Amino acid sequence: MEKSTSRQSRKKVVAVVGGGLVGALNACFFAKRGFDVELFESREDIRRAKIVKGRSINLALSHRGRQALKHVGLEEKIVAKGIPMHARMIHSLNGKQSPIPYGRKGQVSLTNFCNIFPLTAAETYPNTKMNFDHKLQDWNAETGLMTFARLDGSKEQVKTDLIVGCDGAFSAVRKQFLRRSRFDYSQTYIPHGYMELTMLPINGEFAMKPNYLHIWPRNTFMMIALPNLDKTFTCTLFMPFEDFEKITTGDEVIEFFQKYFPDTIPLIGADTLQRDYFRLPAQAMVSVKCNPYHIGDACVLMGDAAHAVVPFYGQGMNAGFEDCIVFDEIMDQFNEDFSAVLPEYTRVRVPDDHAIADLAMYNYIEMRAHVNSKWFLFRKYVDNILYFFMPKTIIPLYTMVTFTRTRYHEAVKRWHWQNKVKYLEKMCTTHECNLILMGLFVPLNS
Ligand code: EGU
Repeated sequence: MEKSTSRQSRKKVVAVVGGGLVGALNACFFAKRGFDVELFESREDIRRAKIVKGRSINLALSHRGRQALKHVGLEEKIVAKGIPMHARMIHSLNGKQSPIPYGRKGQVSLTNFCNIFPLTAAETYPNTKMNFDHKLQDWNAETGLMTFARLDGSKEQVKTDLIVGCDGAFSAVRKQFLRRSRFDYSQTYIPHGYMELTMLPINGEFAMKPNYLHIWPRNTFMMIALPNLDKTFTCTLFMPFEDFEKITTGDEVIEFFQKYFPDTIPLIGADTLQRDYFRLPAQAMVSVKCNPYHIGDACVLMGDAAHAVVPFYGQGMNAGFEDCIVFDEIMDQFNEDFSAVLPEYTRVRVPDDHAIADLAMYNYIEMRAHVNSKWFLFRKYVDNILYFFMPKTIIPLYTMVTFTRTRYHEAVKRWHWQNKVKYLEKMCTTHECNLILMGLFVPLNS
């Protein structure tokens, strides 16, 4: 079956492959421009699924993501389903909690069920058609013909003017790129896995303060917790796979938590902890980089399909959403001429996506190497002090990344420059001076 390809002077048809967060948002962007949009998702409609398989990985929505949502009128709706996070809360081994403000507002914590909003929004455009239970089996980069497999065993062939691959880290669209010459591709699995544990409300209230990103930095282990609207917290434990595998009994789980995260045992509950720990095996994390993001004027990759990142900068979804804005801006610049837009998109976006992939990996390496709670607190205090006294000169990297739309690669460049300035200052400033600054800042903040 071929769909809507032979009409004369027709509207162009865009196939969005993948109905996740970036796919659904992209469908909105293309529909808003007046294209006929066909969205293909391999799973059934998650909104009608009785059992939602998979996990509830937590997401932090920040400035870049919000700007993209705003573009299609979704920002307020989604932000209302999130919990604002104004600061981190660092949990020390002895149970002490220390807040470190982000300095700016605007970041919210979301659970991934929130992708029903972009999906529902995409559906409200009359020029969008949703095709669930359509698994991309193969496509031909020469002809653009896609073959989808259905659960009932049938096949469907579709041809469109543009294919937008938003089908995640294990993208089926990307497979055709890999067969071509001069396509760079790398993927790296990190030695850590993650596991999600739920912290239920206590007496109907959040078990910990809600408006924080709770962090338990323990060098090679780390746990973070983000609040959900239903007053639960989703805790994510990051740990090398080999350490996950060492823990095989309920008693060992408690022993481990007693040693590294003792304050969380009464909050999660020993029984829940033992049950949740063995419910699902630890999950892998992969980082993917590639270049180019397009094939001719026929196909383009966005989101995790183009650049899966490890979660240690809280930017995966935000970078994917920003892809949609960047593409949209280039569509304006080049009058929706795909043969010009696609190469320009690759040219502009690859350096930025590679920069955020590197930053996330850098932060992973730095945190597992020597980040305990003291070190984390110290580093962020120093960042905040410098920003407080020289807000125009020394902007913390996470501020540029999380609270602005400074291009990722420019944020990195500026960070390298700032580090040089800081080094010079270190030589000019006495140790005593720094201690006084620290003394000033700590009371100011608490
Ligand atoms: C969500 C889920 C604290 C990991 C990086 C900060 C998030 C994360 C940080 C997840 C950290 C780490 C930053 C934000 C955020 C910090 C950030 C949200 C990490 C550098 C499932 N990270 N998240 N940096 O600064 O910029 O607070 O794994 F622990 S939000 Cl790892 Cl800002």
